[in-house]
Amino acid sequence: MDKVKGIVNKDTVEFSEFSAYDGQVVSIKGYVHRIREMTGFSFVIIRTAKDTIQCVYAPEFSDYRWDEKIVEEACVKVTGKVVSSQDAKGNQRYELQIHNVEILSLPAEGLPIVINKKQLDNIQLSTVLDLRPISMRNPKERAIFKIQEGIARGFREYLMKQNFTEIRSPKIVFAGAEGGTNIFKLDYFGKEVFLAQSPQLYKQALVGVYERVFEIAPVFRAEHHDTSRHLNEYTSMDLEMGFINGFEDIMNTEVGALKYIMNLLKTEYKEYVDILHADIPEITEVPTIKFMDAKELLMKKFKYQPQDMKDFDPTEEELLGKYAKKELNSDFLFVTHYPSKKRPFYTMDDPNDPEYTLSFDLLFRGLEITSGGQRIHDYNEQVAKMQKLGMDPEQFETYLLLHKYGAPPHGGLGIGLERLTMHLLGAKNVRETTMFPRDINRVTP
Ligand code: AMO
Repeated sequence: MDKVKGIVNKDTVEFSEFSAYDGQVVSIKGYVHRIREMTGFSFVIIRTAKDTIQCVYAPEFSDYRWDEKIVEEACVKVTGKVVSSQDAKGNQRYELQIHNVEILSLPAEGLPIVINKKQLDNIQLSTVLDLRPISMRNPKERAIFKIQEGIARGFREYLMKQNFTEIRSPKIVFAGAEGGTNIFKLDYFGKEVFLAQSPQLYKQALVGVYERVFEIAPVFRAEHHDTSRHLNEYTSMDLEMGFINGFEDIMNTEVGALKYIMNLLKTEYKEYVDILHADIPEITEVPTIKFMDAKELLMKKFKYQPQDMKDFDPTEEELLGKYAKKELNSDFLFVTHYPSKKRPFYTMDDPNDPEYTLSFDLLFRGLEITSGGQRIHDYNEQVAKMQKLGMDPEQFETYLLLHKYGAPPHGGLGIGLERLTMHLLGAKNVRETTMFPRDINRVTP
């Protein structure tokens, strides 16, 4: 009987291990990224999950004779000798002298776009997205989502170190948590239910259990507009913490997480940062401004007449971003104390001025990437606020179990992962930093 030991046999080496195999024969597996025929020899670039490795085919290296069936995007196992040389700057370079190529699979047809340049040149975003499974094979495209991995990993690692517990909340829910009309309705065996706009109600419930919780998961917003910063499904990095002394604890946790994330990107994700020329911000401390002070600044300093005194439009966010960078030397700016009318029912009003809330948004290079704040923890206060907003507390009976049976002072935040990635990489459209975006016009691939 065969027994499975849980060890995957490896008959190949990584490019990073080449120095240890200098002069020896090794194998690599990957895609034929590019073939460049020269006089008397060819360069064959093999793309592995991480690297693009230069291999050289010349009849003098072995008895192997090149198989003309091997074209770009063929999957192959290449065996050859590792040879080293020095480049003009004196750096050690490694390549593989091909001894044999084993075909593992051949593409059925030629590629519809060129993917083996440094970046995808002159290809419309819609085409890039239509062909995502292959356009993402381009080294620059795939680097975007390694950076995104780094952000989510940094968020998780930092919070685990701060004693947060990772949770999984349902995405089919009984009620909307964020208000507004941007909620998807679902026929659930004849009953109307919804796709979760956020894990808000559940992360609060679980504060009552674990005190500090976080979740990185998809959320759904029925956005009817086709904008460069809205998706209908995005990844929300949420956290919620109990026994706080104020919403400043939440902002401090976010700054701690962002510092950790940026440091992780600069170190363990450096190669991707370099490929993308990403401008990773230095964070020491993040300035804050109250919502109404920000409005005044926009009117006085920038002579901008706001249309809406309850929220910011994209131009206002951009102007505030410029102000933060130029005058405060910060890529980030917290705006605090948003008007009560614009914040969801769970938000705690400022006891000193109930027109405003103990809440904040974080702007990163002039774009809102986070909302957060302190929540109402008192049962009667929460029921009263729901009633004031015309909501039916009975519909939220299970949510209110938290408040009814004792909730600590608590608060939290949600960060849009794709938006953060977008501004970190200087992308113009959030779809560029979304693996498989969902918008009003797109549900494929
Ligand atoms: P909010 O609704 O402001 O807050 O969302 C939090 C963050 O999510 C991102 N975001 C989006 N990203 C892409 N497409 C969208 N349609 C979209 N909508 C929002 C933004 C935003 O700052 N429950 C609260 C958070 C909390 O208080 O804990 C919430 O969901 O980056």
